[in-house]
Amino acid sequence: MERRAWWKESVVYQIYPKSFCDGNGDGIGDIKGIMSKLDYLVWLGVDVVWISPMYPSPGYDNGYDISDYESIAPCYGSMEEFETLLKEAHARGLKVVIDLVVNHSSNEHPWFLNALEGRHAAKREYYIWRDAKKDGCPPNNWGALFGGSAWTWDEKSGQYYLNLFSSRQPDLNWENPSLREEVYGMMRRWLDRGVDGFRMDVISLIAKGNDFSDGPVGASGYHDPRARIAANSKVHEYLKEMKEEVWAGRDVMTVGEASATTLGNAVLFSNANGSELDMVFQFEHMDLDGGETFKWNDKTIPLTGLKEVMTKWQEGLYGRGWNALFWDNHDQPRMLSRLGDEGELRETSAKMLAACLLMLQGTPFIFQGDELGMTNMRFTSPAQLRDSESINAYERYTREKRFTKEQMLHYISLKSRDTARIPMQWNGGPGAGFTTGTPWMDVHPNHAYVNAEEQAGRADSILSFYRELIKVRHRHPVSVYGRYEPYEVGNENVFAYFRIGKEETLFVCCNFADVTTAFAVPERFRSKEARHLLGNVERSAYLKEGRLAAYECVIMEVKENDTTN
Ligand code: TEU
Ligand code: CA
Repeated sequence: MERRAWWKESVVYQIYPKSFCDGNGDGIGDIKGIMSKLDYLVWLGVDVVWISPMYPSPGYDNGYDISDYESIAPCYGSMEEFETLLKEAHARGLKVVIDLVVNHSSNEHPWFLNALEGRHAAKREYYIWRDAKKDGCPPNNWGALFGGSAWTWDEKSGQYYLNLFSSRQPDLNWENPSLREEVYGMMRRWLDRGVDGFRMDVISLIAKGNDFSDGPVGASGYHDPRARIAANSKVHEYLKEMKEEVWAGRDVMTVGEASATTLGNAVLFSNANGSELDMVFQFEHMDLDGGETFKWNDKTIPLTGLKEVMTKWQEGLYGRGWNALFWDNHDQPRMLSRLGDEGELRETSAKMLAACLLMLQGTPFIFQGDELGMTNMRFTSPAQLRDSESINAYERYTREKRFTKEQMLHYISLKSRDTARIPMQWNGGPGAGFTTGTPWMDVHPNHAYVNAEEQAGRADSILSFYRELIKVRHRHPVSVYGRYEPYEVGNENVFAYFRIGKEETLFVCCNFADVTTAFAVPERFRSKEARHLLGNVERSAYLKEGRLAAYECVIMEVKENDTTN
């Protein structure tokens, strides 16, 4: 039997604080707003809240460019308010996990300002500096994820510094033990404050290794070094050291954002004897609709591809590591818009996607608004965009005439990080109940009918379904610890699987197609002993006729030692 742990049995809810709830009317989400929604989160049934960064930041990357790791940005509130939030959350049985962004800091962090003083500055080696090539060019052809070279020239000291994301986010030098000790001290102080763990931003990239050679160039005109960096084994030494130095002996949850990682490395990151992290986010399923211009296209995720990737990770980590499960987060478009239906069958398809994810093996993460069936935003002007990744791509691809403005806005509406970061839709009123002021991003016009208030009291709403689904997951330990086994692997419309335990087996089947699909009920589940636990279609024809309605999901159970015949 898997080692039991609360973080395995939990359902996590991700809050993107800037867009969750604004408590003081300035149009920006804040701690006051989060406090006002703690009862809602308890009522929803989630166990843990992961809050994206609220530290001081110039905001170039909406808080993932941190200029002070140990305080709260005034726009979100104060450290006192954060400590009250912690207390109030704990009083309600909610745990709080914060974001740890230590692959890089902001270029306005005091460490980097010191490093810019010159080659012999005290904190110079907290960052990664290299001389220019003879012709003055950067040390190699690596590209930054948000555009341009991964190297930025510093005139004063006559060297380049490394930045895998943007020049505003210089990479930290993890080879330097003093830097590592500074990070560990900061982490210990956050745990002493009472936080229940960390989500670790691009933790797979912190060990750059020594191979700074050029690599093959992509459509960006640069080489993307992330896969080679993520393969560098040194990262596991750092994570073992981090565990010993920071959280050994403490009952906390650690989840690694393992960009560009492999299954082999994920097993090490989340190994069952707990020498590194508890679990990892992998991203293979998110890249299935990528292309040679990165994500700027209108490709969709093929269900067969999704099934293959999810099965690979379900089987690959079972008994060896632990999956952090997600469809959505603040970097991804809504899966409901990617693979569900935004029209007539929006509610049915949103419920189906929820059932498919939350019944898999691993810890499920719900991104704010998933429980309401929020969908992607249709951007009609670049003025509506806030994310550097979207803005840089829009400017570059329209300038290079790779895409027209309309095409680029279409792709941004489909695939950008902005499309998921629009304000949470609490009610149908002005500002969607998110703010009484002018929201920092436009609210979705569909908030008039897609909102928490309208759904809370409606038994057949997506919100009500999420509550029921979370209860099913909490009531059936097999949904946490059971072995995953795919069913009808080759079916192009239906994603179905078993979760097999000693006392019971669950059968989860999800029709991803917008048409009725014939689908054989597994032998075991035709008998009278099979119990229907949850579904999203009234008067389902599935059990009697083996037909799944469009976007229909069914969750069934048979008891293993059931003697009733
Ligand atoms: O994301 C890492 C990352 O690779 C994402 O940027 C993702 O691949 C990309 O956005 C997809 O288009 C983390 C944070 O989640 C993200 O918000 C930050 O921008 C990034 O790191 C840098 O801190
Ligand atoms: Ca505010």
